[in-house]
Amino acid sequence: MNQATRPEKQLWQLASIDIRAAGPRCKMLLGDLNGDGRAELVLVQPDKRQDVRYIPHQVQCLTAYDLHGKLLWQQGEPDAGAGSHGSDYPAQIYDIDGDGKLEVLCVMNGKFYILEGATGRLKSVYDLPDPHAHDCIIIANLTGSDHASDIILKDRYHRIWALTREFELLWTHEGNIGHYPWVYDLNGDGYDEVMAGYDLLDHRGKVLWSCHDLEDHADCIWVGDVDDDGLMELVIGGSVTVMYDREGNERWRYDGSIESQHIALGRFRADLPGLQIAGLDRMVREDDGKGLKGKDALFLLDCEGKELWKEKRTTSGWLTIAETLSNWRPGSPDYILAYRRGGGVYPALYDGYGNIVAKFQHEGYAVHGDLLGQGTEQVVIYDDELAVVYSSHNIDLALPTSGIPLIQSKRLYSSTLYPGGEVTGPGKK
Ligand SMILES: [Ca+2]
Ligand SMILES: [Ca+2]
Ligand SMILES: [Ca+2]
Ligand SMILES: [Ca+2]
Repeated sequence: MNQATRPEKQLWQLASIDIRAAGPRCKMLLGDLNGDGRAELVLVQPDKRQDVRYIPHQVQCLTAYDLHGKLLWQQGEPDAGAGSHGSDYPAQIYDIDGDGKLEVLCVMNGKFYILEGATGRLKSVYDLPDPHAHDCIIIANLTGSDHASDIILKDRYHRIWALTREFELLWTHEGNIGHYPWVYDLNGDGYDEVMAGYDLLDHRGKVLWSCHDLEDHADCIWVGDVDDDGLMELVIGGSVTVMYDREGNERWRYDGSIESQHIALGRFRADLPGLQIAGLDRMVREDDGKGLKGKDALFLLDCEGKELWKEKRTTSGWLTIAETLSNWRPGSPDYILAYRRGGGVYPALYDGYGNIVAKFQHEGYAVHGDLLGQGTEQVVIYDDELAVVYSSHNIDLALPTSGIPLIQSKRLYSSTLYPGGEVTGPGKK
């Protein structure tokens, strides 16, 4: 452990951590729980519910490890019969009370718990606003404070509850709310708007506008200044990929996909203006059992929604998740982190031309973040037994930590199986 090895050029394995004590089928969260300047890992195990089409998971067990593989604390009992990744797991790491220390928020046993991140000790517990209000946890700023500290809960597909952190109900909303609503202060008035599936809500829960002519539901939502004009756009991935301006005017739609999934915005191509949109097309959904194998393909769109390329996949596999990974190396463009590919294709980073930049040597789910506060991101690939930490360069974990708490980015406190996101900050120009 912690012995850096170098399986291929520019890919270092910083740590390999035995996570079996967390139980199977966990999702990993990242955060500097003890504020020492280095991230810890929290493994979230879902409850035993097997059919999550209508009622989503709660949390069965939380287990925290440091990067040396030491188990720091555990809440709940791991269960070998835990369910799996059919719905989100309601848990986040966030400094909800703004005291500079991270908490772990989760729904367990029908209650909403706020735990002290460093120790796992209970800080507060609240009743849910509804028995089914535990699909996922969204942190928002609906009350205009300096620090986002409001909480949005939802059921599987229909209802949303907006609450203060003391669990006073602010409002509710019903609609086609999709998977993971994304919150962002689109008009800069100090309050977040809420893109809840196909409806944009203001901070009071009033519908500002809705998407039209879209089928099914929104799988993921991204916010970014795609066309580089200084205003944010919304890009929605569902049956098709559609871009809207802040007022709800449709700017383009990409319908060159059979079933688009898991879009991700980034600056993948330095030669092109604005942002590009990486995505995943399910060409053949699932194996038919008669020899036809499910197959998906990565694609990349330019800022006007035109396809730059689509992967010509020769292996089978149709459940890929694609995310944007920034700062793999100092100054590198954004890369596409693709995992759960199936067909023997291990998780990898792809550049804006579809080339593999780094191929990880372990199969599993992936999370990524600046684990060591050095301005570059590491990738953790994990299965039920091992979490392996990869980096573009060697970092000696035996060196002392900085003691300066890492900032918990919005991406890290908005963890979901249906990754949405936002691109902020200056463009390439
Ligand atoms: Ca730490
Ligand atoms: Ca706190
Ligand atoms: Ca606003
Ligand atoms: Ca724009």
